[in-house]
Amino acid sequence: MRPHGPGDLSRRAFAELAAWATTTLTLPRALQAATSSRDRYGLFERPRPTAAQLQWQRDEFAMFLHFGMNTFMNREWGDGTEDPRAFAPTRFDARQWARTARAAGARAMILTAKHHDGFCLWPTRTTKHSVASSTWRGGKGDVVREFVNAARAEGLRVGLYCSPWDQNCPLYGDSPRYNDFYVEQLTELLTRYGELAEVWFDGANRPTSDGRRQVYDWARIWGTVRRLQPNAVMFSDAGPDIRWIGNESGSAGDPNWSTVNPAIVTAPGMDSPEVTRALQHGDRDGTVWRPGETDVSIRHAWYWRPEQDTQLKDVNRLVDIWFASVGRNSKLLLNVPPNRAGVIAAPDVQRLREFKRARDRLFAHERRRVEWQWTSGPGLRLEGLASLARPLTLAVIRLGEAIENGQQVARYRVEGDVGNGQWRVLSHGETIGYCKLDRLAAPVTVRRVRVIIEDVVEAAAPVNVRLFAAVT
Ligand code: FUL
Repeated sequence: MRPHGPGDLSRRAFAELAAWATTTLTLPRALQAATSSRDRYGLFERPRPTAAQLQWQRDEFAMFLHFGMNTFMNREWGDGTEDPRAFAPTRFDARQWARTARAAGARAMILTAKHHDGFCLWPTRTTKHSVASSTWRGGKGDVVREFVNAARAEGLRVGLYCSPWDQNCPLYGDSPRYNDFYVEQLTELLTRYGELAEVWFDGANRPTSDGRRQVYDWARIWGTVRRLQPNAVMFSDAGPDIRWIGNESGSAGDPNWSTVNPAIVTAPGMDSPEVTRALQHGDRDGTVWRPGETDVSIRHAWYWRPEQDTQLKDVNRLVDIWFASVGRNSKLLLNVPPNRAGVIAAPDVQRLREFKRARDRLFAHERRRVEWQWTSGPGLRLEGLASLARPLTLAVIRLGEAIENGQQVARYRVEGDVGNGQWRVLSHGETIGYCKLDRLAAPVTVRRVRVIIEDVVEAAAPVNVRLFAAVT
């Protein structure tokens, strides 16, 4: 455990500020080093999450909603030439989205307020290319407003995606002027709709047809969000608060550190094997807390298309995704795109129901009131032992670190006493973080369980262990 003493708070506040700033500004070297130097107790100062990052992670599961002009054009990427009148949902019902998300166990929802085609789902002052030019609700509608109201009515936190790449805006590629335009759009979203939990920046970015390249002013963009929504986390490849996990197939890296080296991915849209590795795995020695979010679609693509109503991921695939995201110290952002009517289609609602039921079954039989005795062995090794009152046919082990103190575990194994004092390795891994889910290939009946922490970054501390019996 880290010591606390006078000066701790201010040092921490400084570390957070510096951690955020290193992504946007070039700090003097001496300041950068301060986030990872030894503190005055001689221990390393490990990065730790902010309150907003902690809340984000504890949500575990959020729903992503890709909805907009593409829904009506049957496209993934519009080019900005679409007629706003094409946006014409017939039974728009954001409350149905929110009810569906809540029933599926999601705790937050994120909507594409603007995608690469530049069509705005709110009546913006910045462009005519918005819902205000459509016939929906007589041009008086506001999808973002209905979305946030519905989410809040269902107790869900909200996030917005506003694509930096905008193929409709004539200023795009004229860097300073487009940055002004984009910041103005963001400002509308950040000031009109109450508290946001997450602001989502994707990394897609192409030059204009006549070859102009937009240079984004990320320091200004992120600074605007921090100023207007200080409790929101910002997502992008480069954070600054939450990083992309590096693929769209629903799989976090293993190991997965919530700490990163901010010098590797410095802006959204970078692409190299080193960048992908950094996004997937984070960095054991990273100086900045930037956990990974796993975004994946329930369908083949991000937007609804009629021909995909029969091609949803099956429930086993979704459960695998759960283990590979939430179960690997990440958070799942599952995309469920509303259809042209403006509701989540029946096959998606049904699949979400099956997914929730499958998770409920997997985690229905927890062995409670298990007492763990922790002892430390040679070096950094720490061992937790639990003797069970009755044998347990174990199927899933959930491990968790107290991440408010940072992430420490770098290698562990779990063993079970399968009878006659015979210990068998049940699972092993490197990182644990907020949540590590180990699903056994086949259930094993055990009388005792032990967790051996074989390597830690800095200081070993007991982890939380939860044992789930097989479904019979
Ligand atoms: C990407 C976009 O290009 C895709 O269309 C989708 O929105 C995905 C989540 O982010 O950058």
